[in-house]
Amino acid sequence: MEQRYHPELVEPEWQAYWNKHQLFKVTEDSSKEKYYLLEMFPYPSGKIHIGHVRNYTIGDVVVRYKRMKGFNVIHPMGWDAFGMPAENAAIANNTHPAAWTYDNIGAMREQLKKMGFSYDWDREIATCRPEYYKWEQWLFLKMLEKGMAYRKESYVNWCEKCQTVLANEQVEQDKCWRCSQTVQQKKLWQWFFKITDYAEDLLVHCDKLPGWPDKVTVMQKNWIGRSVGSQLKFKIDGRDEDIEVFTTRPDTVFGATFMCLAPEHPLVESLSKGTQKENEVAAFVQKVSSQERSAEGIEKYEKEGVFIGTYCINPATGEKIPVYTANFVLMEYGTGAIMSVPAGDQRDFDFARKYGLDIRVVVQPEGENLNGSTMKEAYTDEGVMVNSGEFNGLDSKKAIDVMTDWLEKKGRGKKTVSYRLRDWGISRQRYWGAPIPVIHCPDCGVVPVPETDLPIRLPEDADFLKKGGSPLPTLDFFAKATCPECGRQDAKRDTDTMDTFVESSWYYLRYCSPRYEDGMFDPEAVKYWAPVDQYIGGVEHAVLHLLYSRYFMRVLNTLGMIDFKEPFTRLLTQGMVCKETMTCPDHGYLFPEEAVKNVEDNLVCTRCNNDVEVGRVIKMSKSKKNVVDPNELLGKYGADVVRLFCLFAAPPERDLEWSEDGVEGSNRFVNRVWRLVLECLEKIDGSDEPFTGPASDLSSAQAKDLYIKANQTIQKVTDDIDKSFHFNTAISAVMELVNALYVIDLDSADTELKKVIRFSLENTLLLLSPIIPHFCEELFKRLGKNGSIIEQSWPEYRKDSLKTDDVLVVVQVNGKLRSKFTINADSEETEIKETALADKKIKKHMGDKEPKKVILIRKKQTLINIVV
Ligand code: ANZ
Ligand code: ZN
Repeated sequence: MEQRYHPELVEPEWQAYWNKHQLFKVTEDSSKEKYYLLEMFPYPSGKIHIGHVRNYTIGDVVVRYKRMKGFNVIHPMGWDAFGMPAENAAIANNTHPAAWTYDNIGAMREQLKKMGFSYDWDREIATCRPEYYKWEQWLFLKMLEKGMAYRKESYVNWCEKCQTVLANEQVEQDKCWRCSQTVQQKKLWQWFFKITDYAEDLLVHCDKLPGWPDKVTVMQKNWIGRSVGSQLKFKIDGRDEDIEVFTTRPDTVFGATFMCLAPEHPLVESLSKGTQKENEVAAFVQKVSSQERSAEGIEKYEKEGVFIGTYCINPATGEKIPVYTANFVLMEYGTGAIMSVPAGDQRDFDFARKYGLDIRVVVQPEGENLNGSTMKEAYTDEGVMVNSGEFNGLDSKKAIDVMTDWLEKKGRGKKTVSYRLRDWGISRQRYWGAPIPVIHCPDCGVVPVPETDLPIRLPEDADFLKKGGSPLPTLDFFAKATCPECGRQDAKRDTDTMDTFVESSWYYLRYCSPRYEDGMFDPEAVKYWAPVDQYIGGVEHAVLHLLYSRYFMRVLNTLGMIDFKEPFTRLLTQGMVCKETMTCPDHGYLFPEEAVKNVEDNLVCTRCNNDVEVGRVIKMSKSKKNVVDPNELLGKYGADVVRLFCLFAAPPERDLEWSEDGVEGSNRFVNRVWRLVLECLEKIDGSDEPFTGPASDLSSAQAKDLYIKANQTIQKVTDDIDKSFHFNTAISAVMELVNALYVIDLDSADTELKKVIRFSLENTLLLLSPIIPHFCEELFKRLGKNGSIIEQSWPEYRKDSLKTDDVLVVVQVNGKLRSKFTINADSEETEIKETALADKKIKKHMGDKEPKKVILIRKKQTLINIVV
């Protein structure tokens, strides 16, 4: 008998078998129920990491389970292949991003195959291929035509020294990653998708995604950030023009003692121009332009501003109040202008104190008297209205509606809703992305590329600029274009490429018909497969990728191309893979092999013998030297052991703590099952079919117990996988069954017991097959089975064989004891009564009389009294 499982022999053999018989290939089949399982596709960095392994193992188990359950399962894989790292690698190694990317794809595909993941590789896509991005360009043109895509000037990170645009990840603490020059904000014309048109719909449907984790829908809702408030108009002093503000606290309008505009607000420049304030304002705007201008970004800077030399009129008090521009006001939210109420808002309060501006209390707590010149901080809660004319004494919460109506009647306000969500800026001044299919003509302006010219291919022979910018604008053969409308020869192609989130917003539809040439997808194929039934990926994509995907489905729905709006019916966000760190006081982080146990069993540094400190479990990172390499693990243990460990160590949504001992444990279990099956094969060889009847047909208690245990295991594993994806408890249940099998003395087992052992072994393999597929295939074959375990049905358990505790039923006829029998404790009342009435002795005692009443009493003893 082979004492050990040899993954290096078994695994490649079964992978070849699956491949040869095309077992993972699927086509539409209207006679079967479909199931679409998708894992977030990887960026082809060159190597799969342990997070991928965990993510794809979880998916693969569900796929294999659903397949055995009879579903027509689609399980595709592909590559999110555009993006920055390819460009950086190209610059660093003097290769081409395309070559680098395709090489990486090749290497990673091999790794995934070695893991035994059951992908339909015929559906593989790479988003950097023109056959893919052609359809994205096509959609862009459709969106442009419908007004769903538009252009506006907006800011990018700019390095003056390198003369190039920087991606956010190239900005390190406000400095250029290459030359450390302070990064500036530069205005460029860029393309936007109007996702804000769908803000309300995206928000409302967050509550209609029962298959999504709450934390994700909450994050989406916060990102969309719906805020109900009012838009109020403040007339500019000396002009026939208004400044509009957005406020959620119109009740505080009497306390608005100044106004703040975002530095980017158009009125800042136009109102200060030609005044004494012009230079000071311009200098301030310039200064702010190097600061990060986002809701989170502005928190990093001290709040400051300058008076722009103009006043406006508070619509409630009629007073003149000064207009400032301030760095804490965002152009992108509300109207880009706020009425400042220092008594009610802390930022306004700090600002007022700093610049000596009036603080007027308009809302105060019941029974208290706040004083603007002495208060230490703003009072931001609800309360009683003061200093607010006819509204004094009102509850401030009630005043919101009352005062909005009042201002509306004066023509100075209206109720509105603001969303934090911004339109999606998709222009990237990068090379390795899908070109935006428009041409800029001096006469005609922006001209869409004719559909027949698609795809606009990314030129593959580009020299990379050492400073890191995109070479596209420098390539005349690409950038120079003829205007499709007027034929001018000196038109210019748009040399920006699309955000890579565009590719990942619809790739799952492309998988349905990956080679389709007449459109983004074959409508029939999408009708059959989409939407995705189960999506699995990291929580880091909880907002952008998932929101953009939901948006794209709405766009396609509006365009009449699909009949659903939500792309992912169920979502699982798997936890991270973490590992402890080891640090030496002198040598910093240590690799595992740099720490050893000394004679006193203390962990010490191999170089200096210092005690090593073991850090708490922490995300894997190269710098902390606690990364585990899937390739090494594969070499050492094979795919199945790694898969088993990933599933056994934690439920999928939780973080997984990596431990070498745990992997060893998985290895031991696999080998234990291996030895068990092979030993049983020797000892029970020749015994016939497995036992499958009801447990009550078994005569020995030992056979009965084992049989019931096996049925219970089937039930438990099925429930754990189906209802909650709790593979860890499913595996524990199988381990218990294996333990029960282990203690049986095979040499003294009778035929009945051997049949039950056979039943248990076969089911152990069937239940484990989604988890450790190669291993189970091999043993299943050795049990004398033909074909692949993949083609087997998922095991069913017998409901009548789940419980050992039979109960004794005592039967009386007219109060006299006449018979006894045992029955399963779970039996229904009617079943017990029927059994009693069918009892031979009872029949004899009843003769031909009909029972008047059958009474069942379940106390310490189960008793039936038949009254005739
Ligand atoms: C006056 C006021 C008085 C405010 C008060 C608050 C308290 P949410 O709830 O997030 O929507 N605001 C409006 N637009 C802004 C912008 N572009 N940049 C920075 N702040 C802006 O917040 C709405 C509140 O945030 C608005 O209500 C406004 O300040 C500020 F006692 O107006 B409030
Ligand atoms: Zn033209």
